[in-house]
Amino acid sequence: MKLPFPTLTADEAAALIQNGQTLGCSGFTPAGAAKVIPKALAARARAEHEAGRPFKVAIVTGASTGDSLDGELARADAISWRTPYQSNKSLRDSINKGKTRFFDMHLSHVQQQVRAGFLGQMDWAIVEACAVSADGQIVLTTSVGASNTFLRCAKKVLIELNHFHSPRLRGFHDIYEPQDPPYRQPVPIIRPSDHIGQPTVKIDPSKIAGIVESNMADETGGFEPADAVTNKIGENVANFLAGEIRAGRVPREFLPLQSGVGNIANAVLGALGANPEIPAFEMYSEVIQDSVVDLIRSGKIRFATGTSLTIGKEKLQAFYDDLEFFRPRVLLRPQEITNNPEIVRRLGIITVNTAIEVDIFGNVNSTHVMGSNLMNGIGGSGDFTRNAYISVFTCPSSAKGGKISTIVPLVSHMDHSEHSVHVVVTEQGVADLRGKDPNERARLIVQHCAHPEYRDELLRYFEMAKDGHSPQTLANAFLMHQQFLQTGDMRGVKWTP
Ligand code: 0RQ
Repeated sequence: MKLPFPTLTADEAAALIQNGQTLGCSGFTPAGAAKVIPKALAARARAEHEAGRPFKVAIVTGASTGDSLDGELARADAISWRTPYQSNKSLRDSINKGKTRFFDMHLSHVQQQVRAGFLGQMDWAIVEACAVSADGQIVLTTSVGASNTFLRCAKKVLIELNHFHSPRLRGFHDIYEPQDPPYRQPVPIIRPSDHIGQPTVKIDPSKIAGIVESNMADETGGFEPADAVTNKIGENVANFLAGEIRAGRVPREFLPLQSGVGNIANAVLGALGANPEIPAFEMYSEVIQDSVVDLIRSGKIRFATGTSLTIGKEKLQAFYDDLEFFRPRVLLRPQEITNNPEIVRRLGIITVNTAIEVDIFGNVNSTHVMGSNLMNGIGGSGDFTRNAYISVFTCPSSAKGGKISTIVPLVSHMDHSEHSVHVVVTEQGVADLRGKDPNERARLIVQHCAHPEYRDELLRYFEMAKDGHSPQTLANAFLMHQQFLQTGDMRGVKWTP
């Protein structure tokens, strides 16, 4: 059936967007991200710059996106302001050089802050869909993210109708948008598999300025093969959680799990899958990645709900081939629901996220290298960690070939405070911080998690600082970082007496 909306080329759609406007683009990871319009917009920005005219836009998304959006636009120097998360090298460089202003925010806050106008007026929603109806019902693709709010709040809408995605995805999305305070009701999710919303996003069709047809896979990157370190971290997490079941601190039927993205998260899920003491479980998470799909097929994961299905091209094709098997087992929700503190606390979620560095008291830096340079952003790690039943942070004990200790006297940037961090796991072991005072925490973290090459130095740091509830020597607190910045190696630091 012919739709009553203009069919545009990507260039025609990009030509509608003006310098200085704010765009709400679909995408939570590269899954479901707008692709062809942002790429055309980058070409337009280059042409404008060559003609001596300014051209930059502000961009809000669900989380990170693919290279056609963040990469192309950053390389075209076309992003003035960006929130809430990114993981693209070109954009990271632009942010760290001060060319793009980046607002690093908790992902569960995005939709409410857009609705409330905290992030300014949204001029355009640019959203990928697998089906659109004449009355303005939109079936999203592999992510929901914040798209339902962008579609509703933006003045005008552009749709990328991507034929790579199966329109049979209808029914995989549970679109629920809460009322804003003071009218908000409890979000009625009691079990991870509860459906509470609608399969489509319904908008006023007169806002749709055009549809751009495309056929393009999500630009999802691959994984590094698991190595000895990531495998050991995975095993340590699985053994710790199996011990919690044995001790009766986690129920026998287990609790829903949230896990971050990346190689460590993949290894953790693999180890949980292989551990016979961990029963088949459910995921209440943000990202459903490759390992989750494998564990659903093997029966170890009974149900997974998230805001994105971030899997490689072949795996997604196989998922579409087996869509009816996955239909009762996978559900995508808006990020304000997957990452919702109320639900995380109610369901008793066990959260597993990755740190850049952890200090000896349990404070975690997830976002900045050596205090200054942004890596990706806080993402959903804070939404889950702060409200977890048990919050776990994982990382290798050292980085850059051993020249950096990820266990440091004091984190050089803080995202998750010691009050929210329950357990730290490296390939060296597990530090269970629950109920421990700073003195005990420091000894546990150094002895169980630090790399052996750094243990004596870290213990000496702590033992030199004897006074107070949480002993620090401020003159030495960043000496390891300072030494790295000067010499490229944290090893062999000499503390100032
Ligand atoms: O550098 O890329 O040059 O090799 O950081 O580190 O060990 O490969 O781990 O890819 O899982 O990323 C925290 C960044 C970890 C990520 C972080 C260097 C290291 C390597 C990557 P190279 P690894 P990962 C759900 C939850 C915040 C958001 C979040 C992240 C690179 O997990 O962004 O949790 N988390 N979201 O060498 C200097 C250190 C370092 C270091 C590691 N101490 N100093 N460099 N590296 N530690 C997802 C969403 O919300 C969407």
